[in-house]
Formats: sequence, structure tokens, C-alpha cells
Amino acid sequence: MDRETGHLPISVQDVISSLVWVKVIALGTAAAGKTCIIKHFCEDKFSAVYQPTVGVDYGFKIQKVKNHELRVHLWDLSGQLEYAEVRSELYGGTQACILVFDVTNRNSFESLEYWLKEAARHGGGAVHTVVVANKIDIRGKRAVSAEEAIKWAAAKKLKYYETSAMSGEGILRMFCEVLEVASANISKDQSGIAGT
Ligand SMILES: Nc1nc2c(ncn2[C@@H]2O[C@H](COP(=O)(O)OP(=O)(O)OP(=O)(O)O)[C@@H](O)[C@H]2O)c(=O)[nH]1
Ligand SMILES: [Mg+2]
Repeated sequence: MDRETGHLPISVQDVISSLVWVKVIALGTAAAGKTCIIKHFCEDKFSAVYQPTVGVDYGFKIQKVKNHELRVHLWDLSGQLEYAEVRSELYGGTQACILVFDVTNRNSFESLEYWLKEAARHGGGAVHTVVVANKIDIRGKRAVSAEEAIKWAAAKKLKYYETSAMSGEGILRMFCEVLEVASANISKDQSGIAGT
């Protein structure tokens, strides 16, 4: 069989370097729904049983955004404060951050400031970050109004989304918009490097 150089039109190396890899992290108070949001996005599944993330969980999905197939790595960081040291190792190389709170839990909303500060301390401050108000399917128990959360996000210059990991409402749209910005930022960085 002919295996001379040039036999294949594109080398494996060219294919690998043409792939776009995006690292997304999920942050927020324990039980806000980070794992469920990621599970819904990656596997279209939901579990009502709470299994706290021990340190970190991980998800992967190939997602088409604007005709590009993105390799999306989702690092799902535990919201338990005792895992701060584990999280501190995982912020590097991040392109996007979803900051999740539970609309039925006021403390999870009031803790967003803490999560922003933790991310900034570990170099995650400059990444594309959005606020995600989760569990909007639980009507009647809402402890944080959309109006208040939108105002907070706007003051921080962050985009705001509402989701339900149970019904799936808002999840695909949120991830597609986040990935569109993150991948555009990667392209800008790469063209900057090429131009130097
Ligand atoms: N009704 C409803 N329940 C949800 C939703 N998202 C998550 N839950 C439930 O909330 C609980 C916590 O969800 P997780 O996704 O494990 O929370 P987490 O943010 O990953 O928590 P940690 O891993 O401890 O940081 C589970 O019992 C889920 O079933 C939602 O959108 N609607
Ligand atoms: Mg979790």
C-alpha cells in the first residue's frame, strides 16, 4: 500500500490543530444545579436525587456553533466551600464560566459575589462569564425575582440567563451563546499570535 509522504491530503497534525477546544467551568453554591445543567446539556438527562459533586465532575460534548464543531470540556466545580483548594487548581486555561444560582434559594444568589471573587483570585476573572438563574420550573417558591437578578448581572456587566435543568428550558440557548463568544475570543487570540 502506498504510504509515501503526501499520500493523505491532510495530515493528522493539521486535523488536530484545526479543532477548537473550549473549556467551560461551572461555579456556584452547593445544590444550585450545576451538575444537572451540564448533564442535561451533555446527555439530555435529569436526576432529582442530589449527589453532591466531590471536588470536581467533568462533561464533554461536541457542539456545533455557527458552522463550527466545538470540542467542549465542562469542568463542574463543587459548590462546597471545603473544596476551595481543589477548585483553585482547575481555573487555569478557562474560556467561559457559568455562574449558577438557584432562584428558590436566596443565599445562592447572595453568594455570587463570593464566586466571582474566587474565580478572579485564581485567574478566572478575565474569562467570558454569565449568570445562570436555575430551577425556574419551581413556580411559587421563587426567592429571587428576575428583575433583581438582571439588575445585579447588569451592574457586573454579565449576561443573564434563566434555565431549568429539569425541563431543559433555556439550557441549549445559554450554552450556544456562551460558546459563540468563547470561541470568537479563542479565534481572536490565535490570530493575535499568528500576527506577532
Ligand atoms: N426542580 C429542579 N430541580 C433541580 C434543577 N436543577 C437541579 N435540581 C435539583 O437540585 C439538586 C442539586 O442539583 P446539582 O446539580 O447536584 O447541584 P450542584 O450545583 O451540582 O451541587 P454541588 O455539586 O454540591 O455543588 C438535585 O436534587 C437536583 O435534582 C432544576 O432546574 N429544577
Ligand atoms: Mg454538582
